[in-house]
Amino acid sequence: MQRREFLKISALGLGGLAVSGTILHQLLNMSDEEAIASFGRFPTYCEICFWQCAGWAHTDKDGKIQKLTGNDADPHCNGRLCPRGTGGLGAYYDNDRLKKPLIRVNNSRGQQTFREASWDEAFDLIAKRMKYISGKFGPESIALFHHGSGGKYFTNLIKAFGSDNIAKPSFAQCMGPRETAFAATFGAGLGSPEPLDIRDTKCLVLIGSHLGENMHNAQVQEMSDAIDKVATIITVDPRFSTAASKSKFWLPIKPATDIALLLSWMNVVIANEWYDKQFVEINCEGFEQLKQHVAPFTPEWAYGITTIEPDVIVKSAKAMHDASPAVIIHPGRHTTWYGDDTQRLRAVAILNALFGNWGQKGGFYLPDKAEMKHHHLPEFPKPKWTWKDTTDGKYNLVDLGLSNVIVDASIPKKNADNSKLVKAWFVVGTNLIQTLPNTPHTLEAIQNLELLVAVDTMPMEITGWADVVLPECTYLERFDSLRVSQNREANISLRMPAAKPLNDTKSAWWMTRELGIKLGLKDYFPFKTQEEELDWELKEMGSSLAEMKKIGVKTIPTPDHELYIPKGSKYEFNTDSGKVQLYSTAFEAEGFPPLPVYTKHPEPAEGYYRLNYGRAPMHTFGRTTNNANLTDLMDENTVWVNPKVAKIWDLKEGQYVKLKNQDDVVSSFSIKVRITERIRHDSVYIVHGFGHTDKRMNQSFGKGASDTELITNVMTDPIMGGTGMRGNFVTFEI
Ligand code: MGD
Ligand code: SF4
Repeated sequence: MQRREFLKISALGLGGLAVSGTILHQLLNMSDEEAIASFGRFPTYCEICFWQCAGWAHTDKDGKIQKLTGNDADPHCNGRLCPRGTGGLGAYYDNDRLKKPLIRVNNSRGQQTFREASWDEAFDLIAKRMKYISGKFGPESIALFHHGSGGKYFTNLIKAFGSDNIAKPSFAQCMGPRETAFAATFGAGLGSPEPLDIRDTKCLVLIGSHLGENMHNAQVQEMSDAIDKVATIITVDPRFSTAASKSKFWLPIKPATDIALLLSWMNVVIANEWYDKQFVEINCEGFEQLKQHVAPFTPEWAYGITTIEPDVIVKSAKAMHDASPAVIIHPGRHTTWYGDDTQRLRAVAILNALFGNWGQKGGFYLPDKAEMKHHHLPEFPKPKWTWKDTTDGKYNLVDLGLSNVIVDASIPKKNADNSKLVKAWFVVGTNLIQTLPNTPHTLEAIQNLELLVAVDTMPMEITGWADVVLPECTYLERFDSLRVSQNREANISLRMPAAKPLNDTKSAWWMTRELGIKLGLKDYFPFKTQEEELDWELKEMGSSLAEMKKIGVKTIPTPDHELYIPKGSKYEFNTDSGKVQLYSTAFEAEGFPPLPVYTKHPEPAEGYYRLNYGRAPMHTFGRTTNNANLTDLMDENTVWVNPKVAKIWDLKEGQYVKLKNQDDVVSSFSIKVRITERIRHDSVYIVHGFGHTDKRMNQSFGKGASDTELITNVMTDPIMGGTGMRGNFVTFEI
C-alpha cells in the first residue's frame, strides 16, 4: 500500500466515494496557481476540526469566497487540507446558519419559541440577568462550557466576572485520561499536536486509535510516510479499521480488555529483557515494582481475557522491541471509554517509557513552542468556590474543569448544602446535547438554570434550550487569536476574515468586549479592535499583522532548541523525583493503584451488542453533518453489523432499524444496516455526530442515529472524572 493510496482511502473512506458533480468537485478543479493568480487570498486556520491546519481562503473578483487551500509553510497540514477542511466553505454558505440574536419568548426551555433581537437588546438582557444571578448566588454560579476559538474570549469574560467554573468537553469527554496519565508518568501532558515522530518511526502501535478515519492531517500524512518506509504498523481494534488494513498485525481485541493486553506486553518485554535498560536505569523509577506487578500477566493469561493469541502478543512485542527506540505506542485522543481510562493510558505511557523512546528519533520528539506575550490585564477576582469544591475532595490530580461535574453542580441536591450551585451557563461552540453522555441528566440540569446563553454558528440542539442565542460568524469571516502551536519548530498562524460576516453575525471577540463593557469590566478589554490586539502581540514576537497577512504562517524557532536528547543521557522530567514514574507516587498518595490494574467490565446480555463509535474522515463530531459539501460525501451513518449477527436477526444490507439500549432507550431515528466482517460479533459500530433532532438543520435532521442518545450508562473515571461511554449495549428494533 503506497502513500498516495493510503491517503486517498483515509480521506474518503474505504468505499472511495465519488465527488463529481458536487460543489466540492468544482472547487477542487481549480489549481492553487490559478486560484492565487486570479483571486484574493486571505490567511486562515481551519476550525472544522481542532487540528487547526493553516491555509488560504481564496475569493473571486466579486469578493466571494470560492476555495480553501493549505499553507505550504504549515507543519499541521504541509500545504494540504483534508476533505473536511476543503469543504469548510459549506459552513460559511450554509443557509441554515443562525442569522440574528434570538431571545426566548416563553419560559419553557426546549420549545423553540424565539424572537429576533438586536445585539444591544440581547446583551442588555444577559447583563441584567448575570447581575441578578450573581447578586443572589454569587458570580461563581455562572459557568462556561466551550470548545473552539471563541472560548478563550469567553474564558476571560467569565473569569473577570469572578467565576472559574469553566470546562471544555475536549477534556472530560476526550483527552483527560491521557493528559492525566502522561502527567503522572512523564511530568506533563502531551498537548496538541502530539509530539510524535511518526514520519521517522519504525513501528507505530495504534491501540483504539483509528488514525486515517480520525483525520488528523499531518499525523495521517506522516503515517503514510512511515508506511512508505515500511514501518511496522500494529493495530489493536475490535473493528477492522482503515489503519488495521495497513497493518502487519491486526489484533481484534475483545472490547474493554485493552489493559490486560498492555500488561501482558509489559510482561513479555520485561521477561525477555526487550526494554531499554540504560534509559530505565538513568531516567525511570519504580522498575522493580513494575517488574513484580506484571510478572503474572503472561500472554496465556491475557489470551483468556483479550482473545488475542499468546504467539501474536509475543511477536508484536518483539516487533516493538526491534524498532525501539523508533517505536510509538500512540496515546490516542478520545480516551474516555470504560471509566478506568487513566489507568489504561498509564499503561500506554509506561510501555512507551520501557522502550526509551522519549526524545528519540521515531519516538517522542521534544516540541518547541513560541512564547506569546499578552497585554497586561487587571487581576481576575478570586472566586470563593469552584467546581472542585463540589466533588467531596475528588479529582485532586486534575486542574482543568470537568464539564460533567459542572452539570452535576447545576442540579440542586435534596438535603444537601446547595450554596455552591451553578445557575447560569454560557455554552460557546459546543453542542452539549450531543456531546455529553446521559442526555436526560444534561436536560435536568438545564431546566434548573436561570440563564442559558448559547453562542453558535448553527441552530444545533443546544441552541433550542437557550434563553438567548448569539450567532457567531464563521471562521472565514473573522479574526481570531493567533494559533501558537507546539511542533518540531515553534510556529504561529493568523486567521483573518476573507469576507464580511453574513447576516447579523459577529465574532466572539466582539461579543465579549461589548458584554464586558455592559458588565462594567471594560478594563479587561483594552483593545478597541482585534486587529489592534493582534498587531500588538505580533510586534512583541518580532512580526506584525501586515507581515502575517502576507505569509499566514511563521516559524519562530527557539535558539538552541533540541528536538532529541542524546541516547543514554539524563533528562529532567517534571515529576516530583525528576524521573519517569513507572510507579506513580502521585496516584498512591491519592489512594489509587500506583501501577495499572485490569478490571473486568460487564459484557452484553444475550441479543445485545456493545455500542462502539468513532469518526469518519469527512466529518468532525456533529459540527459538520449539516455542511452540504460534506453531506455530499456522507449524509448519514450506518450501523456496522457482523454477518453472524445479521443472520441471527435476519438483517439485510441497507435495511433501516432502530437501536435500543440496555435501559430501553430507543434511537430517535432509524439507521441503515451495513453488514461487514470488519466488526466483531459482540459489538456494533456507528460514527458519532449524526441523528440530529433539530428541524432547523435541513441537511442533517433525522439522518442516522445518535450514539449519545444511547449512552445512558456512564462510567466515571475515579482518578480524573472523565465520562467512560463505551459500556452501553444495544439491540435491534426492526
Ligand atoms: P460538536 O458536536 O461538533 O462537538 O464536542 P463538541 O465540540 O460539542 O459541536 C460543536 C458545536 O460548535 C456545534 O454546535 C457547532 O455548530 C458549533 N460551532 C462550529 N463552529 C463554530 C464557531 O466558529 N463558533 C461557534 N460559536 N460555534 C461553532 C466534541 C467532544 O464530544 C469531543 S472533543 C469528544 S472527543 C467526544 N466525542 C464523543 C463521541 O465520539 N461520542 C459521543 N457520544 N460523545 C462524544 N462527546 C465528545
Ligand atoms: Fe481542517 Fe482537516 Fe486540518 Fe482538521 S485536519 S483542521 S478539518 S483541514
